[in-house]
Amino acid sequence: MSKRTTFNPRIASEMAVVLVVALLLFGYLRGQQEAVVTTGDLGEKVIFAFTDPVGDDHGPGNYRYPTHPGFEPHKSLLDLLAFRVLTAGDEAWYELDFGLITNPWNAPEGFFHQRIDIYIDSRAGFGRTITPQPGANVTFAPEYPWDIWLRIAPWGGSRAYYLEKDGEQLVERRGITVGVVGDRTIRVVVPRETLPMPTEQWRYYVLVGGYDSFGPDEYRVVTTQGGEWTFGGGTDANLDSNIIDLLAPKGGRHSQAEQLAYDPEAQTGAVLYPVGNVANQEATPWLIGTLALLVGGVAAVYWRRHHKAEA
Ligand SMILES: [Ca+2]
Ligand SMILES: [Ca+2]
Repeated sequence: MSKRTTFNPRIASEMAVVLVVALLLFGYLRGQQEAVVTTGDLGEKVIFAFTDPVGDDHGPGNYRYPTHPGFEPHKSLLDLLAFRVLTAGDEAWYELDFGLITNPWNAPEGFFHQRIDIYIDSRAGFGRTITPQPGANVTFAPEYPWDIWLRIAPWGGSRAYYLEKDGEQLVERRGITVGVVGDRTIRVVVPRETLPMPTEQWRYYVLVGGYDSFGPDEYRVVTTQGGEWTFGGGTDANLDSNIIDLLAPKGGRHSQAEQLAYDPEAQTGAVLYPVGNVANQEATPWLIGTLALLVGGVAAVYWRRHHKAEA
């Protein structure tokens, strides 16, 4: 038999099947991560969506709500269930679903309890790894510094900030509005003139704490004992974050419990990791592994067949 490689229809068709399966898998996993769909009457397009576990409104694991009746039912109020980023015409919408939204003191935005920070890494490798003001009591992963800050609070406390090119000036950008849509969703509306429109490359840190007009950066603090107006289950040493729910994967090394962990002996506090276009999140390593196995398998089959044919 000739040493030249001859066209074998059987091997070719097998390779074609394997390639199609690999491409379908790739497409499926990309779709899972980015969830780009079109919904609604205004041509809204979901740029990013991520769900958060139910019932993890307890910080690193043990935080308890304040005991004052204004916080009834002492659960769900700060339980983030989902986060979505949409474009709708010339606006970007940042939506957060909660277990329950109440407004016991009638704040004009329609919610009272939530103090939310959305830190965005929109420009890779550029930005800051600390908060602008003490309050949340966290730091950010050095590989994903943030450069946009959406500060959400009731009573007119919501603001948008953009870190200028020099990396020094954090400039307030006017024009955002915040309100409740449906029963359980807070929507932040950011016009195109205010901030750049979101892309699929962006990464998000979404922090949920309790609102307190007297707290640091209006965060309600967490203490060891807790009380009528403070959360309990933390530490008085101020190493614990004031985050009650964090947008994070359910398990793994970047779970909420892992990220919000603090160590009084080592004097280390919470270091946060974003969601979004992040290489180390679930799908990607699995995808690369699967593709490598498939390509390796095809090569092995081809080599064996080819050498058998030569023998
Ligand atoms: Ca949650
Ligand atoms: Ca969470």
